[in-house]
Amino acid sequence: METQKIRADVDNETFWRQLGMDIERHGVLMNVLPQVFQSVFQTQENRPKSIEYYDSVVMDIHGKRPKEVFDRKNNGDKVIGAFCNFFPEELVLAAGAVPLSLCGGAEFPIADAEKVLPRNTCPLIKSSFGFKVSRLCPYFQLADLLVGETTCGGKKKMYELLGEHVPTYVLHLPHKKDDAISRNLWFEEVKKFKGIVEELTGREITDVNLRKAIDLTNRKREALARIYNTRKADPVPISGKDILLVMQLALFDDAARFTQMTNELAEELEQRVRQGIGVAPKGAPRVLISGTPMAIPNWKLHDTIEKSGAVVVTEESCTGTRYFTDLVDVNGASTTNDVIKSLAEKYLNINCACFTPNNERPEDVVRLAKEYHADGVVYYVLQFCHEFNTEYAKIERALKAEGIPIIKIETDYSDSDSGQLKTRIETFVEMIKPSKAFR
Ligand code: BJ8
Repeated sequence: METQKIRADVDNETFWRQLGMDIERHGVLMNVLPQVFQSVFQTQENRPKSIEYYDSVVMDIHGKRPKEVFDRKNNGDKVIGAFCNFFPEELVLAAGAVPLSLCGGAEFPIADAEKVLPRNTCPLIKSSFGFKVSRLCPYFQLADLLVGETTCGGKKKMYELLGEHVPTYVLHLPHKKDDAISRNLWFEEVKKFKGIVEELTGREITDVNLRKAIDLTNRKREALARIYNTRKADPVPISGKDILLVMQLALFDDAARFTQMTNELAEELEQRVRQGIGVAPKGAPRVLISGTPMAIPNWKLHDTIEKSGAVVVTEESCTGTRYFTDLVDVNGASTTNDVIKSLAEKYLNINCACFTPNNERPEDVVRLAKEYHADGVVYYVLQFCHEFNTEYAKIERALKAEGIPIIKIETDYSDSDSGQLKTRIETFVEMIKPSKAFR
């Protein structure tokens, strides 16, 4: 892509054409999005006013923000895209580059991906790969570097193939998180990644800039924790669907603006809690979703649950609490190496099912169910995800010991199981209604 010849001050279609996207097929995708968005989000009653900002970002998701990112590229900043919560976005921000989450939640590009990847691969992997090879995502087209990670087997092997299309670096994440060898390996890997970012951008990541980037990202995570905190109330001031939308944009949007808008949303939600205003009636069945992440526009499970009369009160997920629970603590870090060590430690605390063992996760799900007064847990597994599917046994055992009902839903991005999904969810919601163990 010859960046100097591309202009962002043009209409969307001209912009996409300049990025080398498949305009005809992209048009089909973009025509579907508003209808789906309308049926999932805009049919809800009594949404908070501040959610309008996130609606506007989604409604022009391939227009306004990619153009803004492109302006950054024209000013000499690099763009680094990622797929996973282990991506240390602070290092990218510290180098004045743009960190971006990449598209991977739609069914549309999966057929293209299946020409290369096995059909029995998780839809998140197929969708991400498909978006690149079918030239349907402007963010992929803008990225100077993609960053993967050695998490599940499917992703690792997909990144090798992705690397044939765009420069891709795979972070070496250890399988274990609780021993000194693993911690040291990961610390060295984060340090190495710092060097890779510096080389790509031609900029040194200084101690001062790294601390500023950590502070910015900590504040973003604190704002998210603040909106989550309001969901402990009954009635709940915001739907799970709307929160999912906010989470899905956390790494698409500019970090400072997103933080400001999320704090504004938090203020409105806190006000609603004080006034007893909710989106679902007081006493509505409360559901915790635990499991695999939901990349935009994967809204299927939340939509089904909330149209069944329940309300989603929290997500133990990488598009949920796993993204913001831990902050990077640089208090007491006197050297840049100390700061990088704190950064590495924060990321190694993410309870991803790719780790063995991952005993903190069942404890965390139980803790969240109690804190958010959940009546039941919906365990979400993307089809062919062996990590989260297998870990279900431990989560189920931990919840049953506490008397908290759980159901496992294994699904993909298609609508082929929507009838069956609806029936199973409705039955579960009916069953958890009398269970008020933690109210
Ligand atoms: S830190 S959860 S974002 S790896 S669902 S692709 S594991 S087969 S997404 Fe994840 Fe990072 Fe862990 Fe979070 Fe593989 Fe499973 Fe698919 Fe998955």
